[in-house]
Amino acid sequence: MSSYEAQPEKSAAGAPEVVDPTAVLKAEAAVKADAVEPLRSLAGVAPGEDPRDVLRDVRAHLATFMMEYKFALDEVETKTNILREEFELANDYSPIEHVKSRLKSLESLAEKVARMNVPSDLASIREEIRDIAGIRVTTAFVEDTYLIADMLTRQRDLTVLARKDYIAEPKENGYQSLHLVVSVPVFLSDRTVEVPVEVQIRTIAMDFWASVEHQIYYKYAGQVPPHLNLTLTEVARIAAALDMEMGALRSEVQSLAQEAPQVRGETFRPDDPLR
Ligand code: 0O2
Repeated sequence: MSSYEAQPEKSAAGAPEVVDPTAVLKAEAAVKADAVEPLRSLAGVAPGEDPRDVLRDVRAHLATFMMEYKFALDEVETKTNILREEFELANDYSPIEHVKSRLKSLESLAEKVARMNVPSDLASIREEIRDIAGIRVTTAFVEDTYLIADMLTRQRDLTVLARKDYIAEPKENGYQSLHLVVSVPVFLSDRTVEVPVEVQIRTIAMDFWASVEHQIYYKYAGQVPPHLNLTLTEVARIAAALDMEMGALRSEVQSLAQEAPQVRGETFRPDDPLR
C-alpha cells in the first residue's frame, strides 16, 4: 500500500510524516497525463479535495527534505575544497585530484526505498538510506585516500556513522574504494538537522575502473556475461598493481628529494615531469 494514500500529517519540523517517493512519481505521471481519477485513488485523496493540491503539498515537503541534503553536500564539498586549496597554497601539491558530488534523483531514491523495504516516512528514509547525498573524492595515490579520510573525520562537526574500507578489503569483483558515511549539521533558520552524506574516496585508477564497471553493469542490467566479469576482475588487479607501483615511485622520489634537495620540492608534485 502506498503511504501516499493518506493525507500527509505535518511533523513538528514541518515535514510530512508519510511521504512515499514512488507514489509521488506515479502521481506526477498521472497529473502529466491529466489522469486525475487514477491519481485520486492512488493518492487516497479525500472526496472534494483536488489531488493536484495534495501532490503540490507533498512535493513541497520532499523538496524541503532534499534541500537539507543539498546543503549537507555543500558543507562537505566546501570542506574538501578548503583542504585542496590549503594544500595547493602551502605545498604546491594537493592529495585531492577531483571532487564530484551528486544528490540521488527521486527515481533512484524511490527504487531504493522499494528495494530495501524502507517504511515510507522521511525519518525512516533518513535513517536507512544514507547515500542520498554523495560526494566522490579522487586522489592520485592510495595513501592520499586515507590522508583525506583522516583529515575529514578529524573535523569536530562531522560524525562518522560508518566506514567501509574496500581498499584494504576489495569486493569480490575487484571494486576498491574507501567509503565513509558522515553526519553533518545543517543550520537552518528555525532548526539544526544532522544530515548523512556518503563520501567515497579512491584513486584515479580505482575510479576509472569503477566507472567502466558501472557502465557495463547498467548496460547488461546487472546480468554481465561471466567472461566480462572475469576481465573486470583482472583489470582491477592491474589497476591495484599500477597504484602500488605509482606509490613506490612517489616514495622513491620523496626520499631522493630528501637526500638531494636540488631534486625539486619536498613533496612529489602531480604536475612534475617525473610523473
Ligand atoms: P550509485 O548510483 O552510485 O549511488 P547501500 O547501497 O549504500 O545502501 P551498501 O552495499 O552497504 O549499501 O553500500 P556500499 O557497499 O558502501 O556501496 C554504496 C555505493 O558504492 C554504491 O551506490 C556505488 O556508488 C558504490 N559501489 C559499491 N560497490 C560497487 C561496485 O562493485 N562497483 C561500482 N562501480 N560501484 C560500487 P549505489 O547506490 O549502488 O549506486
